[in-house]
Amino acid sequence: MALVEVQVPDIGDFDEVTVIELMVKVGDTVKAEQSLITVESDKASMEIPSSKAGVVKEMRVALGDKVKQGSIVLVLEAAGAAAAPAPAAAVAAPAPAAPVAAAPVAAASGPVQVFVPDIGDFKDVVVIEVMVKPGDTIKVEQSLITVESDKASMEIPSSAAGVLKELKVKVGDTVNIGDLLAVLEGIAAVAAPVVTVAAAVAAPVASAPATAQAPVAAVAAAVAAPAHAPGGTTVGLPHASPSVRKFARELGVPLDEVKGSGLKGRITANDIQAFTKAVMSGTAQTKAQAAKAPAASGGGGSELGLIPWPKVDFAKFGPIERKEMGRIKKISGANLLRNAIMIPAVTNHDDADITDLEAFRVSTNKENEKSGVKVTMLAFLIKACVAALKKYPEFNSSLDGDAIVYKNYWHIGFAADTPNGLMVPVIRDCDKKGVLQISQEMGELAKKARDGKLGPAEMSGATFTISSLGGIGGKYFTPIINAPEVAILGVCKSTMEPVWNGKEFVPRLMLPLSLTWDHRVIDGAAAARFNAFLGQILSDFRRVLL
Ligand code: CAO
Repeated sequence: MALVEVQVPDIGDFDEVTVIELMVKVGDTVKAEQSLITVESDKASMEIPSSKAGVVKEMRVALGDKVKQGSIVLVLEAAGAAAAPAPAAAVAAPAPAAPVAAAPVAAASGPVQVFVPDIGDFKDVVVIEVMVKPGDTIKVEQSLITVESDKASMEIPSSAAGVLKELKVKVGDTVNIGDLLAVLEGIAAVAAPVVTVAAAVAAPVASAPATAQAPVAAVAAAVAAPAHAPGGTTVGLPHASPSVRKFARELGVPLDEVKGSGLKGRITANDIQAFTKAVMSGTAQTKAQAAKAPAASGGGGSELGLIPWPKVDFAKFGPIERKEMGRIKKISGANLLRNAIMIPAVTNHDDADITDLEAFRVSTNKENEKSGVKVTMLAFLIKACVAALKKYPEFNSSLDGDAIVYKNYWHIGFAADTPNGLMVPVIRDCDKKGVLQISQEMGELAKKARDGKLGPAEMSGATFTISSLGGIGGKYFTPIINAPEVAILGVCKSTMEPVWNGKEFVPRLMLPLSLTWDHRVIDGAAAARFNAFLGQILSDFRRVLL
């Protein structure tokens, strides 16, 4: 195996360029012509390819380094090479600067045609941005469009000054040297800038001999101002290499919404991946998604045919303070909205007599005082619900298209109020656990939720959820189903009430229950039976054993 030094090839009229992206690392196997680094001048960005296939043994450049033609990028152990070729031969030879009088001389007045100048060895490059519009007054060398190949992006400047009458290309068109780009109404006699297009490329191409036609005022690198002048003004496109832009386009990622982590805020392929992951996991939204999600954005709703969310300048009516919502609130908000809108939900309210159960709970806690585990009413409710879910299995199911999936496990979620917003930890296999163990796990999970330490696994897999406001107050409420579950039980504060026992009114501790259910899966009668059964268990907990 031979070691080969891969050098920066002829990069046209650029003296020194900055390394802004390393696309390989030591140990990587690279193919011939695979891009190794991205460099950037104030005129263009370009990727430098490998002249050989092999394994990267040593990187000789770092981010921020200045390189020029001949600088060693890295050392490769060339695949199958008997002997290292001379470094010069190992380097791709891009098209050298090719001074070409591509632009016609601008007339003092009258129509002037602007053509695509010699853009090196590129064919069929895609127009990715049009920077001017008819009616604009154009200066000589002002960028008109941005084109992009798979190796470089470049702006095409105007060869004349004038008022833009007609644009002959649009975004998505492919163009080649000599194509008519625009027609200007010339406003002044301008010496035609003979455009020297430094083939701002790394593509290994055969050197095209310069058809020198006495470059009058050769404008170096007519690839013009880059889409992103590094450290300078951004001319409309995000700061990213052509291959990253292509990657973003393939995934449909809006590049202008991606935050760049590279040098000078440059967007890297990793940034695109991270953005995509965040959007897919629901932790981030594109602007387009936000516009469609009224809950998340406080606006939109057009997809439901609703009138737009009211936009009010609250400051007109008094002092205000605006605070962005936290991540958890945003995620749970979007879920709650979907569930509220998409589920035909009905809520049944009922009361359960928990007089004896509460007395039992209090005495148990007295007996267990030293154990440190406090038995909560919610733990009894979980056990009671498991019994009801077993008797009425449709409440422990999920909809899957036209099928109902019945689950033979009973994992119960409970809503926990945390400083960051509502979270729903899940206690697994509640059918196999006693009230003490459930109480203990609930305490631990609730603490974790409040400390922001709950893992995704601890919040997934619930088959039914209980939302208890009993420790706070209230009478009844209408909880929103936690899809893909089909029912949720809301519990409020128990109060002593006069209850008629057939002979007289007696004081009983009554617990208000609110059961919300998905009418696609559950009927009203079943819901009433579920609540009645739950009430029976809570009034005499021995029934759990039956
Ligand atoms: N009726 C009367 N008192 C009740 C009660 C009820 N239904 N439920 C609990 N209590 C009492 C408890 O006995 C306790 O009293 P003591 O301190 O005197 O023993 C007190 O209220 C506080 O209970 P708790 O709230 O700490 O414990 P819990 O087991 O009832 O609830 C948890 C735990 C995590 C569910 C709760 O802390 C919580 O976060 N609740 C809010 C849930 C929520 O936000 N739901 C709304 C979702 S929809 O937006």
